[in-house]
Amino acid sequence: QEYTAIKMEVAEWSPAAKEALGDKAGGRKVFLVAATLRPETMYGQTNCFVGTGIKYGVFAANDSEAYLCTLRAARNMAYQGSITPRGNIQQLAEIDGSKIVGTKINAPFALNPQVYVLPMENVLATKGTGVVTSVPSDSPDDFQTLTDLRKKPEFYKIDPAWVAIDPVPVISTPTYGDMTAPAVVKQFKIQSQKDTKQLAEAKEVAYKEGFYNGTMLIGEFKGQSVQEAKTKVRDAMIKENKAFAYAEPEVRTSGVVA
Ligand code: ZZB
Repeated sequence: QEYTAIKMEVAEWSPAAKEALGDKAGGRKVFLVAATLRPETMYGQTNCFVGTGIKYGVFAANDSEAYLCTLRAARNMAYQGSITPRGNIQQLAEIDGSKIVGTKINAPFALNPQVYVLPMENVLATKGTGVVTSVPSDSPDDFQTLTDLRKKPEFYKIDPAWVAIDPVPVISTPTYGDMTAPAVVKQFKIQSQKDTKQLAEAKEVAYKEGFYNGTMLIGEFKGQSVQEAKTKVRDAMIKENKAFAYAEPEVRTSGVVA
């Protein structure tokens, strides 16, 4: 599976993450790195998700940059040459996901350039980087999680100000209009992020509709089909050093064309 790894520079750490990190990054800029199959949706990022029960590391990428992700992802990056020297990982710090919540990051290409890190129940430690960038306009999981967080901020131990950004229209589809995810969540009668079975089906439907029938509403490739724009946005992000290619070695049993 070929993902795009999105580099989201930390603008302001949460107090708990700041304490856990101390001066261990050695002056390096730290980036949360999210793996996505939908680089063309990055205009619509409204926040970023981590798993509160997941352990993350801060890994030296080179002398000036460090990446926050799971150890498993850092190993893959090192083998793929995105962490140097190739094959070698240097963990600078370890931080629990729960401590990263509330950190403010720079979201590349997004209409809202600074977004907050929030908790998501369904983040898998075994997939991608364990960091997920949130696009509630086009990802049913992201839309439902944002809805849950807005309903019960105390329960999720978040500041309501962190969920203030509304979904941004990015892609128009003939069936669902300019906000595919909320429409599909409604169609599947999804009530919470615990409805994982319906969410998996909704994700597949949203993927297919966006990929085969979507048109860009925003950005440099506005008016173009998603199929055309996807690699162009990805290439532009990589060229600007805001992203890099990231592959998962495992044979995957689920997942759809993207
Ligand atoms: C932004 C985005 C925008 C995504 C969208 C999807 C959609 P797949 O097919 O299962 O590989 N993701 C990445 N890592 C994780 C993780 N560790 N745990 C849970 N979710 C994760 O799915 C890859 C997608 O799942 C990634 O692409 C990421 O969310 C999420 F509009 O990034 B995506 C219809 C989906 N739309």
